Amino acid sequence: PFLMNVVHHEDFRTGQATTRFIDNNPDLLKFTPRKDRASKLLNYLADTIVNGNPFAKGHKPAKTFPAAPVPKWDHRITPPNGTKQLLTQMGPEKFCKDWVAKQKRLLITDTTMRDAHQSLLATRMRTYDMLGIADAVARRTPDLFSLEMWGGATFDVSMRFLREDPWERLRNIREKVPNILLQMLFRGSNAVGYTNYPDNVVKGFIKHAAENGMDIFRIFDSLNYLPNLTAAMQAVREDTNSICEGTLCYTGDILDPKRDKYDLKYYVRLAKELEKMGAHMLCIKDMAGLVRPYAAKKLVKALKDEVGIPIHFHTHDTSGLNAASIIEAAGAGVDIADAAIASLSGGTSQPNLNSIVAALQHTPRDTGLDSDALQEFSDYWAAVRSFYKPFDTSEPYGTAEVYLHEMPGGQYTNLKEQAIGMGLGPRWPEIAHAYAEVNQLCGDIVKVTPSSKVVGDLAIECVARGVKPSDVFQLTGTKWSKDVTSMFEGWLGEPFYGMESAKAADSRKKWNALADAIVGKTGKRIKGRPGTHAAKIKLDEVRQELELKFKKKPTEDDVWSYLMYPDVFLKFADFRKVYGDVSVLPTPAYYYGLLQDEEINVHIEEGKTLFVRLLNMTEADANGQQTAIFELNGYPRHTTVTNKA
Ligand code: 3PY
Ligand code: ZN
Repeated sequence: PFLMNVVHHEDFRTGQATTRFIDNNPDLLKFTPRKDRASKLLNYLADTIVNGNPFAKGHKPAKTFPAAPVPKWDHRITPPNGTKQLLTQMGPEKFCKDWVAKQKRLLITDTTMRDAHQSLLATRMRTYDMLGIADAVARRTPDLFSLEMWGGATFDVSMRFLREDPWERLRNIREKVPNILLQMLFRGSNAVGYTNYPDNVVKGFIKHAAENGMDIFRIFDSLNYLPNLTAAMQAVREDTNSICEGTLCYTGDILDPKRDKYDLKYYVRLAKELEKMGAHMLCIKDMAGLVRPYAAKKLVKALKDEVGIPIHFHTHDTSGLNAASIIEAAGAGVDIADAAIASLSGGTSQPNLNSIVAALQHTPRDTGLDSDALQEFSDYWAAVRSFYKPFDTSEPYGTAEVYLHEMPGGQYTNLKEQAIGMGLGPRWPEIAHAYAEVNQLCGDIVKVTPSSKVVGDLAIECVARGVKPSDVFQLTGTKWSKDVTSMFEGWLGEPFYGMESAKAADSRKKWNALADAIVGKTGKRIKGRPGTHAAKIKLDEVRQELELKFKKKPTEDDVWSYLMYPDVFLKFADFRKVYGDVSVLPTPAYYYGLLQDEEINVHIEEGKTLFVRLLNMTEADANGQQTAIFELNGYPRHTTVTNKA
């Protein structure tokens, strides 16, 4: 590389090199085997063409994909001011009280960039596809209340499967959308992970996310155990200028007199507690889509009467009729509703944003959003969706089965994938029943990440072992998965039962009996808020640890990614060293490589584009080596990789 650097140097080529040439150009001596970005990306492409992307499930499209049609937007105008500017001017308290609560129209959160693809495409959507539409969103729908585009499962998946940095996603979208509030889903003391984190980690993560552009933190606990929300809520209120959205998770059916454990009183009590704890807004989080239309009306009306903060309604369309729940909620005065752009809506995702906007036109709750723009957005997302075919596995129709299993939309496709991966695909109906049974054995709990994962894991383990969930009591001494055991050890806290009542006592008894069976009567158990048992993590020691591993100072992004997912992050960092930043590749190229003669443009930085075409592939030689012949910006480039088959 040294010689190549020298002979290609401008001074050398033009005959200006003197004896001081190397002294004047010390960089040329840094000939560590650092590959340039183009070579790294070509290596990635060649490897993907030959060996496939390990996460694309062997899917090989026969034809190239047409590019997604980018909605029109005016390059000459900067995005008009929106909710972001209002929040900055007014501060969270005043903004919620004096602006949000006073809007006549129904405000809309677009969930396309987070929950919609988490629920329909196993969270696999890449930043590339979000950035492709971001300029248009900022200019053509500046009246959106917020974009949900981070948190939940996206943090883990982006490093693990997409090999991209979640922090860069946040900053890049922020840069293109400076006017609409950005929103994330935050799992209370489980942050963006599946386990309990110490308070200082929860707080530090929130601060770093706010500093990088996050405006709304939707904070929930998977058992509605309120003490698990305190650290995160405090951090948002004290350390940021962002909005603290206190969240109640909805389960059961308030209209069913027999399901009276989760009745209206239960939710009103939760909502009042959240308001007292300092929530700027309240979220009704209907993660499974169980709020039926008339339940929405009753619930929203009661909550509007009982709490003073704005109410944000989140639901899923698994049953096929939750747009009606949104319309009823709007009629009852809900302030904000979540929906997804048409082509990524419906089923386990959110209800159809475009249709809700149309349904409310010429009514008092008219959203004011531009239907033509929304249609172009939908055309864009429809094309994007086709890139993700291997992950697009949910039924294309609504199902009332959700009222049986009560599985969150974001879990459904993932659990189904897990079942298929274990060879249990055809036994899905059994798994759905087992899921419902496990829930009853737990004493009927709220099921949302991570508690839903535990219920799902236990259900699948029972089906895989050929036992009924109720047989768990006979299987003492069995080793259950770590997540299952840790929930029953108390590491997620305990279910919130509302008031002390015979029902609550019965549920608690069931929960404890199952815990005894899983952990063993003598097993270690913790009581109360898990955060008080988790030792504070010394952040400076983590920084040093990472510096030793990396041989250079880690960034703050690195530190928080590592704290959330140490192994996943280190693997991702290793991948980046070899292949560079693959988030710049178009999605079909990332998942499937290139077909013969396919050409892509790769913008690696402002003003720097690579034009890459696959000219040919050689057959594997005796050592399994295969060479891809590319054309890179007009010049041929050979990249040899090992065929691992
Ligand atoms: C998540 O925690 O990822 C969820 O989407 C819960 O609904
Ligand atoms: Zn959701």
